Amino acid sequence: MFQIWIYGLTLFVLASTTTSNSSDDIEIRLLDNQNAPLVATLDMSKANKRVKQFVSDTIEAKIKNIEETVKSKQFVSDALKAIMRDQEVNLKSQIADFERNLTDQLTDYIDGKVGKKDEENEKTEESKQRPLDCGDVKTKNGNGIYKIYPKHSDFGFDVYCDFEIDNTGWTVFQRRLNGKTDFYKGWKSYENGFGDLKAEFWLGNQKIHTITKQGNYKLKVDISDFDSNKAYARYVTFSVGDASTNYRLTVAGYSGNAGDSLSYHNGQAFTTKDRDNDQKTSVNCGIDREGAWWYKSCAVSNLNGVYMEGEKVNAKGIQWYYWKNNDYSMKSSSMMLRRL
Ligand SMILES: [Ca+2]
Repeated sequence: MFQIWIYGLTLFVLASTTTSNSSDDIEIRLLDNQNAPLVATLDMSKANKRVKQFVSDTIEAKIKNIEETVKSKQFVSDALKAIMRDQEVNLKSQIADFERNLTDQLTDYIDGKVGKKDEENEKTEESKQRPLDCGDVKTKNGNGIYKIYPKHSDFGFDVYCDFEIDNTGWTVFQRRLNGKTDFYKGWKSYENGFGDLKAEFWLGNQKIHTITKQGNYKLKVDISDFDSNKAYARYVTFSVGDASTNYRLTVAGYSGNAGDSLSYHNGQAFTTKDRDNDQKTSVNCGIDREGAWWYKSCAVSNLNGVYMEGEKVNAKGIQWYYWKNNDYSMKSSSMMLRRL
């Protein structure tokens, strides 16, 4: 009880006023209801120890508190530093990523540019290597349809290439096989070509002209009869003029075993059933022979004539007169050219 009282007193002492004369003594004035002092001086030696202890404890607690605060500040500081460190690491990593991405993108961009350049170079190289005719085509894929780019052709066009003869590419421009394709056609059809390049067809006078215009060409004609006999005729000179000449034929230098059935037509314009350019005044040889050819007056060859089997008397068939010296109609024929 006294302890409680003395603590209360101590608090009073700390809060108010009076100081003692010595370090151990504290003077406290206690008054009665008449304002008369109850105790003049109180020996506080025991109480002082407790007060001191209290103060000491209080200070210690305060210090601890401060230490805790400092510690917690340190903690916060450390935490902030850690966060900043993390942020720094993140930032560095982001910068590294950004640099890497940028480098990659730049590399891709440069590669793309260089690749494009290479592609362009390849294209230029490719255009340099574009076949002017079947003689320029690589034979790795064998006989068949290839695109050629003659000098004066803007976009090039497909042709059938035959590599079986001499292992060199021949550009085929006419073929008869079975009579499935109608060859009795007009000027425009012969000018532009018709049929199936893998079967029966006429490549077209314009294209034949475009090819032969590029240089010196030779011609090979293959024919066969219905008894499995074959023959050929070669000409060292062959060309076809442009539309203004009505696709005039130039042919010379025969060799072969089929007989020369084309030199007769040298210098002649092309004639179709609807365009009479032949020398026979009374008649259109195209109609007379039911074909289209460099008719003169009219023909000793008619490879675009009517598909008929064997020997006929009307000369409308696929004729090559000097092989059999008659109007025999061939089982097959093909005409091809090659640059010298
Ligand atoms: Ca005529």
